[in-house]
Amino acid sequence: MKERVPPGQVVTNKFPVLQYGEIPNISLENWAFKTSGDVEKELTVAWNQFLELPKAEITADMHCVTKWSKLDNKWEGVRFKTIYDLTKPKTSAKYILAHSFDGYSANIPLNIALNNDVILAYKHDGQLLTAEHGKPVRLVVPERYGWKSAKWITEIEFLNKDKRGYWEENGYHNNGDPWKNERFKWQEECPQK
Ligand SMILES: Nc1nc2c(c(=O)[nH]1)N[C@H]1C(S)=C(S)[C@@H](COP(=O)(O)O)O[C@H]1N2
Ligand SMILES: [Mo]
Repeated sequence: MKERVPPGQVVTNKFPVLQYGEIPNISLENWAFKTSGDVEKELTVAWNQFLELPKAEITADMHCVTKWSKLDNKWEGVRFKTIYDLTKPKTSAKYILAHSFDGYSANIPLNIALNNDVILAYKHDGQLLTAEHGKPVRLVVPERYGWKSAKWITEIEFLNKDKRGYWEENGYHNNGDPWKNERFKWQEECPQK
């Protein structure tokens, strides 16, 4: 049977807050979500329009590479697949790079992003996101370490070549699958460790 948490992780009941910089204060009037890169149709979606997109709800665990895991988070928002269908990526698009308001970024292959559980969430456990957890919208990628779940998301760029995000550039693993213990960049060279 599959273990409940990936190797090396410890369950916490708190909801830790983790980011590399300051928590941004984003005004909903000025916020917009965009798509760019290899797409047929670049989208710009204002906050009130974002709330009108088809809603999705998932329950997922979050595994931070610093070893805490928070189980059974209920996220509500818009499936990445919905954005994908609206923006119509070109066949050349194979990767996405999520960009955040704080300058942060995180990359994942398009086929992972298309999993049913990948969503752009605006609610956590029934409440609109608080500033520290990504208000107004964050990405949630349950099958990867938490750093891929970019908070304060503003843009998704579609790319034909993979481009490393902030942590993937600064020492963490490009793939970041917690079940494979893919924590650090150096493991990409010697995956057995
Ligand atoms: N924009 C942005 N998103 C981010 C981060 C960040 O530094 N900036 N940190 C990531 C990390 S390392 C983790 S584990 C999760 C933590 O989410 P939480 O603070 O809501 O618990 O957010 C991720 N999203
Ligand atoms: Mo993390």
